[in-house]
Amino acid sequence: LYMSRTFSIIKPDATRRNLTGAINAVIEAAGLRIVAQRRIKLTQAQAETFYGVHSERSFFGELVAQMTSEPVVVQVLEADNAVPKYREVMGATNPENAAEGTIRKLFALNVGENSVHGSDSDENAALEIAQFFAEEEIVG
Ligand code: DAT
Ligand code: MG
Repeated sequence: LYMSRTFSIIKPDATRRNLTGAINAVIEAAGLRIVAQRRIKLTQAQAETFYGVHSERSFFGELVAQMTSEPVVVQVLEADNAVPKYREVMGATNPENAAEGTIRKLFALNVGENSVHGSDSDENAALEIAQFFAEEEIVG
């Protein structure tokens, strides 16, 4: 099997409610391995860079405010087909549309406070991982 990586963030709405362990349990039960993890407070600049692709969207200001409001947990996850696997485990962006058993169905509050981020392509996963982790911090 070809092991690949994705980038995950446990968002402020989840860390605030003490859900880091509960979310990690869902991640690990799905067969994704947490190979790097750090709890940080995102700066305004980090959040704006990270979500730069959404800078023209109406919700951008709200998104950046939300992502910098409380600590987050940044993670690298490893699995066979890690990117699509984690997207499936996360569930739909809007928790109203998320499938049973997904992280967002279980824990998300609304479309903005949806508990987790996961990369949407292998290319973006590599860019996002490099924004937060040095290669020597990732221990597979
Ligand atoms: P995803 O996080 O599922 O990849 P996305 O990349 O389209 O979703 O959007 C990034 C984040 O922006 C999303 O997790 C929450 C926020 N967001 C997206 N659509 C939104 C909306 N209609 N209203 C408020 N926040 C939204
Ligand atoms: Mg996205």
